[in-house]
Amino acid sequence: MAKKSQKKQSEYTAGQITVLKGLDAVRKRPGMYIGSTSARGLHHLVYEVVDNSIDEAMAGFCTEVQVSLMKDGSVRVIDDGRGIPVDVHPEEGVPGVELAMTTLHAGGKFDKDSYKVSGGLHGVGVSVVNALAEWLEVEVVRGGKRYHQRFERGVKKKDLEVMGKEKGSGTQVVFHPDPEIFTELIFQFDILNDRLRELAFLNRGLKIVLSDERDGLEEVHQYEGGLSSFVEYVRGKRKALHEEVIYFGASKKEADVEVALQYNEGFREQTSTFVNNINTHEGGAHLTGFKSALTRTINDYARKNKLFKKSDESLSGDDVREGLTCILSVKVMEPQFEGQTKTKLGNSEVRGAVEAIVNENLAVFLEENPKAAKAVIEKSLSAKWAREAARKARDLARKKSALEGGVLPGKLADCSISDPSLSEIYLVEGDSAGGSAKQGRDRSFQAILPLKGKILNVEKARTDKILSNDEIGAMITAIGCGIGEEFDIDKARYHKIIIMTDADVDGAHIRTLLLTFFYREMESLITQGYVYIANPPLYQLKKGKKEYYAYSEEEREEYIDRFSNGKEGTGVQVQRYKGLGEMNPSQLWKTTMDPDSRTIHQVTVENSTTAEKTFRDLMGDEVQPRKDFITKHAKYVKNLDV
Ligand code: 0RA
Repeated sequence: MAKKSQKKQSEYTAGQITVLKGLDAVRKRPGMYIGSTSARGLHHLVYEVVDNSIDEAMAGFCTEVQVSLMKDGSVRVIDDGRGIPVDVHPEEGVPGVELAMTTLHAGGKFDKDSYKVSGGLHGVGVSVVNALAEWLEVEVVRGGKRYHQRFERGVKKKDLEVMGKEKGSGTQVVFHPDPEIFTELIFQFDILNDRLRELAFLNRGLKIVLSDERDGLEEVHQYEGGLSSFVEYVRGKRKALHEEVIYFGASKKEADVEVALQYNEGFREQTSTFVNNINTHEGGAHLTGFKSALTRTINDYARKNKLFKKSDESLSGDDVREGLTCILSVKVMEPQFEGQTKTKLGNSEVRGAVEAIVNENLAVFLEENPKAAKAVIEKSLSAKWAREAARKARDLARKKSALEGGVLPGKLADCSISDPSLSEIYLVEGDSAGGSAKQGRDRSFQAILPLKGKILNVEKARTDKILSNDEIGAMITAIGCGIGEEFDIDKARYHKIIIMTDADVDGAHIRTLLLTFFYREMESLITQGYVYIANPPLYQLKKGKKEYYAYSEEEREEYIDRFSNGKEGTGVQVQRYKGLGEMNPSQLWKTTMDPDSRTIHQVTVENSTTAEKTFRDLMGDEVQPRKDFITKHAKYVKNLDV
């Protein structure tokens, strides 16, 4: 007996050493596990914990997940699943919950027969969160009792303890991100809310609540319509070509497949694909299967029902996807994630499964809904004609620029160096601000392109019209990498493209138009991090001969407080800048363009599904959502994470 317990003791210690080594590796190289230690990595911690609750929901045991952002900077995630097992693991000699918290990739030790997020961006396991938390407390309700355990930087403070009796079951994890690890510690409601909404759409009926205890904000997501609701949400206020969202779901041995789609009167396609709830931005086998089934089924139907004028007519994939909103969600046992950002599904067997399911179900829908079918085919045919017109417009544009010998636009004041990685271009609202910028700039590496008036709204126009717009043409030529199918990022003439507009509603509108254009036509400029937003000051304050600049209302108040020292009458002159044109060239340089003193905000896409919707709302036909966005974001340039 004594011997046995001694043996157990030494095994336990050896186990603890491995645990420490594992979690230590996470603390040494956190980027390897969560991508970064900035805001993105920080939010990733929450997704990691929530993913475990979602896994429990996918297995059919959890109906509600509550996420709370606490006042002390911690996050709490509660679910009503089965609770993490608390019994002592026969081989490891510690309770399951402790194992889950301290062992890398412990997930598979419990449950092999359910879908798990593995590989990809998530799925590194809750132990990674534990390792990167200043402290973490887990509570489990299971088998009539509530249990509790606390860890600090991955190290347990005590053994698992019974707190008392309790009915029901579930898991609660509360953690505080470690300031020694993260450069950003403040959780952003909107970022988490976008992802949680997405998860609720993807898991029909599951209730997900996000509450912000810092300011009392709360959002509840629960969608009985699942993917169909998701499609309606993304479509927004666009007019649908057919009332009902087309939905089908089926299972094959290779994958469970769910698809929802709907056509609208717009010209853009918005398809998002998911594998085990992870957005597969780079597509892969499932998307390939879907696309080929869609093209084939629509062509077959049109031919069979004599909707083509000529017998040899056919629609391309691009034609049949114009105005399409689609969500494709598959669940795969052992997903292989590939590609640059590990968001491309590699499992080739999934292609055939999706293709077969879409072929069969879509054909049935078209047969049963001839009116919708006809609308979709007419729309695709008009897309085809427009594409032909665009090709001609592009050829014409190419010939024209060949005639001109590839000359840069006359309005462009180019920089003198030719190394793109060192060059910047400022896209400036208005000719007068453009003039100041030209005088104020450092001409060696800064180019200026003034843009006159409102730029064409690319959300509402087809490519042929976009290409014939002068302001857009000048921008495309200046940047140098073409657009659409001919886009080539390696030809970019500048690696910093800085949008500089007035700090008013018009400026915000022009900025959004430009961002929409880049997002639609030159997306990798954004994903490569080439696009920035300038941050001009809102106020100039003068005290005697000294000048100060305030970039926000708070900053202006701070300056005034500082100057007044509690006395009345500060002798401070405050000037509000209504536009860039009110600054002279040297002021513009100092406040907004000098790399040593300016701030510029890099544009990133946090959640591409939401970004897509944001642009639709902003730039589509509806005026109200556009107003909402501009007033919300114009003041907080930092939040322009479109
Ligand atoms: C493995 C097995 C079982 C539950 C869980 C994991 C589980 C983990 C987490 C993490 C957060 N919430 C969770 N809920 C459940 C249960 C096995 C069984 O009861 O048979």
